[in-house]
Amino acid sequence: MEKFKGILSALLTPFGKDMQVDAAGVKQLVDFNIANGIDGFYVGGSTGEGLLLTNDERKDLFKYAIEANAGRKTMIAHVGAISTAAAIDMAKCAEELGYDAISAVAPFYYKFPLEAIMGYYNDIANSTSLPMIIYNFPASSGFTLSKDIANKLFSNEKFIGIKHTSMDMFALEQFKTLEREILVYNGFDEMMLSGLAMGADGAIGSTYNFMGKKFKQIYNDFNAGNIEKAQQGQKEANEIIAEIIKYGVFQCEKALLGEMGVSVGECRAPFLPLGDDGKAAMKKIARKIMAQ
Ligand code: MN9
Repeated sequence: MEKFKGILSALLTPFGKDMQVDAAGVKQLVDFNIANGIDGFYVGGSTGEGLLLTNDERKDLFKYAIEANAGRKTMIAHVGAISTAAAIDMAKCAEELGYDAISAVAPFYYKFPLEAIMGYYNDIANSTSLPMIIYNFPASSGFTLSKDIANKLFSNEKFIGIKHTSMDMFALEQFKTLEREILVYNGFDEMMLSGLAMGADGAIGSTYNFMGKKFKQIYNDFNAGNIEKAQQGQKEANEIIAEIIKYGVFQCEKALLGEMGVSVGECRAPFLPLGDDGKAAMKKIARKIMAQ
């Protein structure tokens, strides 16, 4: 379990000028993250625009990311899809490529009943030898994982953790009291410190792509008991996160990395391109981060 703890980047997916997945960009971004102290990568999730890629592109991305990582850090492949069969196909690919774990958001759009969602998770988890991390993202998937449902799912030993992308810190704490001990990741970066305070083992998030150093410091400060310092770090990070939420999170993150010398391109439609005011704001923020 130790190798899964820490700060993991929800890896952005770099696109070239042709809007295709850019292998060289992936390598540059992975190296940049590792240089900033990141402990691992969550590939092809919400941040990685995984649901805007074809299934073949998702598998290509898994390959580029694990090659770029070259055995250095923990690798989790997000294989979630509306279709169980598609998710299993991607899970098998992740296993062949040597990923450490798979993860999946609940199947969405059709408002599937609970039994169907549990079937989806068990079918995917049982399709490979890899451990499974449930991606709990109620606001986007429409499905809220509860302690009772989690206890049922976690009776299958394949399940090892939950990525909790929710502001519900009570739920996060309750996941740490299941019948079996599991890993819980905080999912909203702007609340990382509260997640840690409620028992999270680590965090997976998008802003770690460009603020890895800062969040690693907050994590270390928290673990060393330097709470005031950790609060100060979170406050500084949140000034930046509030700005990027205003203009569009992923577009801003890509623009920021561009300003910082890591070329990751833009976001795929229907995400809107970043406007001039957003671009100007990101220029300022990038200068501030680089000066730190
Ligand atoms: O992976 C990310 N979740 C989403 C986690 O983007 C839905 C977060 O890192 C957020 O982007 C971030 C800003 O709200 O906390």
